[in-house]
Amino acid sequence: MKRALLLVTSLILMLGLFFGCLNLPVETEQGIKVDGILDEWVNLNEDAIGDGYWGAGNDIIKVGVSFDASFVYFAGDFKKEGFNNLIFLVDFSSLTGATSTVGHPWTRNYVFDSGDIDLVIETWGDGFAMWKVTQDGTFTEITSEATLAYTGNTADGAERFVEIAVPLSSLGITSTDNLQINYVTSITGGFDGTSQWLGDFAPDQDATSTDGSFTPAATITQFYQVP
Ligand SMILES: [Ca+2]
Ligand SMILES: [Ca+2]
Repeated sequence: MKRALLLVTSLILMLGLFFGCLNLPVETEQGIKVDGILDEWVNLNEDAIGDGYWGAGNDIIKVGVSFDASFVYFAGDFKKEGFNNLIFLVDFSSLTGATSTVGHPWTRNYVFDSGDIDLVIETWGDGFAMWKVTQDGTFTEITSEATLAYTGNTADGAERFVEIAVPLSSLGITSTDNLQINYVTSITGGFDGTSQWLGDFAPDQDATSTDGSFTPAATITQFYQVP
């Protein structure tokens, strides 16, 4: 009897150890920790390395968007120089935004050929700015609603890792039933009055350039979709 009890106890202990040591996969929708470490992301989109117009120092490496019942999350693994930023142009299926960024306070000229732009985020690694965009093209800054964490090196051309959490309530989204998010990213420069300048796209677009200038606008035809 004593021997049987010992056996059962040992078995329970072993099972406990076995399951305790298992690294079960993290469900993205519940498991994102905004700490600037992207290890828990299971749906990052990988872009080609060094495929941009301005060399290896202005390059999108990985980007991702995910959401749960309360937040939409953004991830970026990228390199940039000077005043260039990683920009997210985001289309939520339940919102109706603008078809261009003509109202962007920092002068950007991107146009969607389908869908519309509801949210614009620009990050340089250790900081970011974010705007909600309405149908009439108005940009309203809502940076203070969101949280950013980063790791990596924010020197010119170095690799940085960024996570941003945006409360869905700050966008006026009250339900995630059937929510679909389309988005595109770029290492953006400015619009000089004739051309939009940019260093890299993810996903790649139908329009291409030899030097990163897109005239009269950078027209977006390809999107990442979530889910
Ligand atoms: Ca993380
Ligand atoms: Ca790239």
